[in-house]
Amino acid sequence: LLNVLTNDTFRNGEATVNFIQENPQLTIPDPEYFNDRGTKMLKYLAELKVNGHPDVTKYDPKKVFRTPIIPEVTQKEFPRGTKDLLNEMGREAFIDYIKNEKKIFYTDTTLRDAHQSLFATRLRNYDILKVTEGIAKNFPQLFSMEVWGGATFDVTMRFLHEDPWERLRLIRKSVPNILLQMLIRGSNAVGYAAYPDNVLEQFIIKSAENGIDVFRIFDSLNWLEGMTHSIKTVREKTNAIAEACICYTGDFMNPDRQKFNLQYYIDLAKALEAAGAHMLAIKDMAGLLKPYAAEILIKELKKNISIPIHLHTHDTSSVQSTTYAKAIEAGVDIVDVALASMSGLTSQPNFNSLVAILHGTERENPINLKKLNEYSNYFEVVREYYYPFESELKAGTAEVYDHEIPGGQYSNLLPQARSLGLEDKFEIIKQNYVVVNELFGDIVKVTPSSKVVGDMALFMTSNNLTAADVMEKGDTLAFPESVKQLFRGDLGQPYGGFPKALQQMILKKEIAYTERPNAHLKPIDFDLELQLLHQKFDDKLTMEDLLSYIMFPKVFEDFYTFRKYFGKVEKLPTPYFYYPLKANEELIVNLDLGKNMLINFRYMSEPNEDGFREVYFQINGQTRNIVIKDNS
Ligand code: 3PY
Ligand code: ZN
Repeated sequence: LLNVLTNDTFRNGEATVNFIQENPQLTIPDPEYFNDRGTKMLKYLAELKVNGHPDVTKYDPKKVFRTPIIPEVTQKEFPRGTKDLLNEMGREAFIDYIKNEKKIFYTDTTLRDAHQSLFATRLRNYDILKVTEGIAKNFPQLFSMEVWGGATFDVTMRFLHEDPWERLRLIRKSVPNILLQMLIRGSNAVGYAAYPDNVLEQFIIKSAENGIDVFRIFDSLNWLEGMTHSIKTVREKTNAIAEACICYTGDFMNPDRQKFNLQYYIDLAKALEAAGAHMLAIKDMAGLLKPYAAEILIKELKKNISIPIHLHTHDTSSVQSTTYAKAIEAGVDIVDVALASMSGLTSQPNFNSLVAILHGTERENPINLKKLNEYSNYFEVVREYYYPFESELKAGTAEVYDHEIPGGQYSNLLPQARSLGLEDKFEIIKQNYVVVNELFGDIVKVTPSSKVVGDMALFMTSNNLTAADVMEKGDTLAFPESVKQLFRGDLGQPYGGFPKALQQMILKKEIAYTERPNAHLKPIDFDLELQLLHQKFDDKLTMEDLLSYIMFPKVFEDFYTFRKYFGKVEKLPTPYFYYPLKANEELIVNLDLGKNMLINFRYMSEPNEDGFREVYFQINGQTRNIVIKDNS
């Protein structure tokens, strides 16, 4: 093998008969050796057996999983859904239809925000694609399914080793009749920083081509200019719907929190409508919109704008279905919900229960609740696989009204604290999150601005700093990079501007700017970059791959290399993706149409003196062994 042949000792003829035994690492084959998909898969399973999954820090070998029941689908045809209506009516008429219908519409977020907010975005294609066709056939009344964008884009590559574009195409294929929706972070697309305008445009065009019908566009500081380019692109370059957001923060009914008052939201909504938004979303990312405030907000917005209103919240406080009830009474058009077993706490309110409580009311949109419960039961079992990623939150908390941490960030903040050795200080981190928000002048907190506040809270916690310390010692502090970027203007401009004294301390000699950050970025030469991509990787890569690479170069490269070594691990059932096979445990992998592989784990050797283990499998009856370095 290549590694042996290029070894100096071997080439100089100095190898003895024990050479291979003494240098087992040299027999670890090169990627080319893994020319068949089965071997790649075995290598992954062997690696998992020897070293565990790098992402699973809380492995419980005693855990036994149930088998999820996939609800039976009997109908052959896909019933007419919102996608068909949009195609037939065209955008303007379709929007009017949504607005004029009495019944309430639902967006199901199970496949995007729900798992992003409950278990750190880890839901895999394997579990998603088993039910998408059934959902499409059983619930054509849905306004849309939110299935893409937000954190799913990078997490699918980074942690699941799946291609986000492929995921979108597969979902689209299995859901031809219902609108598919994504979350896009304005100028930051699905990343954490601004991209050149032509990247943003190309990203929107390709997202629409691959299956997105509704773009939910927001800016992490509610900065209009951060959204206008995306709204314009969706309107002019696609047939999709541009849904622009007002991110809801604070509490306009609290006399002490009047920075973001009712008029602020009305003005922003009007500006978004004027900028061309087809629909308005109220994006309540932390779940701060209280029921009575919702009633007032929806009524006032209905008086001031004429586009449909779509309400999004997180149930961290556990009272957000009351907010929906009030909003529905007040005339909201669409609400975001998640299947029961994927709802509640940091996720969206409970779809199944909401359908039940609206039964018999004038705004009821009849949905087969029995079927809905079957899909919830499916995810209840599936969710067990992801236990290492669940947050510690056990019940709703009114603390969210103090810390204002978005649902999607909450489930990530604890692991982040853990990785910095700050797990015991989680309470202080939450308190510091509040302190930082005040220091920053009370800002909208949602990806990526929420991440900056989180980074600063972690920084203050690990350095035992108070707000007074920051203001006194600011000139000598090495602020986190993300904090510098925010204050420089890289994420846009906050309402009311940055606090000047702090900004000067953070930036030191650097100059802040107030134009769109994208305006500073050189447009990408796509032809040239695609050529370079082909040179660097291979010439099968597409414009979609290039966009992944531009937004996440290191993540894409790792993803590409991983696939070369281990193949399409998304074919593995989730328990075998995350947890090692047990003795004599058998697993069937469906590699491709009709090609099944029966894998049986037999035995793992003790490590040799160089720390290598041999892992023995039977694969379709033949014994195979894989040598893996034990990293423990
Ligand atoms: C994201 O940007 O990923 C969000 O979900 C923001 O709420
Ligand atoms: Zn959300």
